[in-house]
Amino acid sequence: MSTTEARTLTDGVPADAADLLRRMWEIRHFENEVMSLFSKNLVRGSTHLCQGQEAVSVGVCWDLRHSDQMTCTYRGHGAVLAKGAPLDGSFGEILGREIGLCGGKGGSMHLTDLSVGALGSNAIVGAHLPISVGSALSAQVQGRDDVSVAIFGDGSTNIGAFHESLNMASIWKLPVVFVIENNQYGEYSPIASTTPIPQLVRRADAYGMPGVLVDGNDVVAVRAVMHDAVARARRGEGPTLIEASTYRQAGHSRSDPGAYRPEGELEHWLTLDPIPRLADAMVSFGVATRELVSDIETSAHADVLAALDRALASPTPDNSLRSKDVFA
Ligand SMILES: Cc1ncc(C[n+]2csc(CCOP(=O)(O)OP(=O)(O)O)c2C)c(N)n1
Ligand SMILES: [Mg+2]
Repeated sequence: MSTTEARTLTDGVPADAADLLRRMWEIRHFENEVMSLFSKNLVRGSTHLCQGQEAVSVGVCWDLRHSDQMTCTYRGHGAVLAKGAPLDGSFGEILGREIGLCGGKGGSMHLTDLSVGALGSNAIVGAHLPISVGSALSAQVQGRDDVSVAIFGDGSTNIGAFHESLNMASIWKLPVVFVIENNQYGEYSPIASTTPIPQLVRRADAYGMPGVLVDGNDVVAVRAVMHDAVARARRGEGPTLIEASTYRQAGHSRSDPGAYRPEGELEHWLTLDPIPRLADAMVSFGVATRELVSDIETSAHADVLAALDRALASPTPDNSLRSKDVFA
């Protein structure tokens, strides 16, 4: 198979592999910096990081248009960046600075950038699925061929809103793609202890839509299944449920060291880290040298640090802005 047609990293790598790698490194370094900002007490509230899950964010969002709207969870820094939100505005939001995507008033769990179709991050588990269904309904009613995408955790599949959303989207053939980011845990509980079926994607059957299981640490594979689901939605054939299997390399939130994980589990998943997997494939398929993939990381890191400097130089929002953007 030619590299441009690759559907998994075993087949080959796409022509824009270097850009995919760069974006995944940006997200990884962004999250590492957020972790360090928290430890320096520069961020209020909690935060939920996505190291290890970058291939889901990038593979899902890469080929979307800005007019396609994406919703995600509190673990959504990577998804919002992958959808095109700027690094400095995203840091600024988390730091509560004026430069922030929402003027610094939303924080880590509410990153939103309507200009790129990042319709909102949500702290309530499952709450954004109906929002994506509503966004898809508005595209359908207005005759636009835009799609909506909801990215959510494995834990959300046991929430009522998940079932209501899939049902309504299927009945009305709405242009929406539901993506389960199965990172194996909901907070401190392994998914098997809360869910009686091993493959969450089987729930698609109950709602009469295709269900696709994909290796969520293979950015090429995620992108390929997403491509099919988006094309189906744009053709007016309705929703798809995708389950991307991945792993949360850090704890649930900043206060969680993840001590409940069985011995060897993290180490196993680190061997499947999506970023070196793409870099190794680029080298083994001969589209990049070791030096080039290493330069990509260095330059992504430099951009992340420069964006952080801009965010730190931005002031906190003026008191006069407290009730601006408040509806009632
Ligand atoms: C409706 C609701 N119930 C409980 C919580 C508390 N809570 C926050 S995160 C979380 C775990 C969700 O796990 P999952 O959906 O797998 O997402 P992940 O954190 O693994 O990305 C829970 C139960 C919440 N935020 N909202
Ligand atoms: Mg989870």
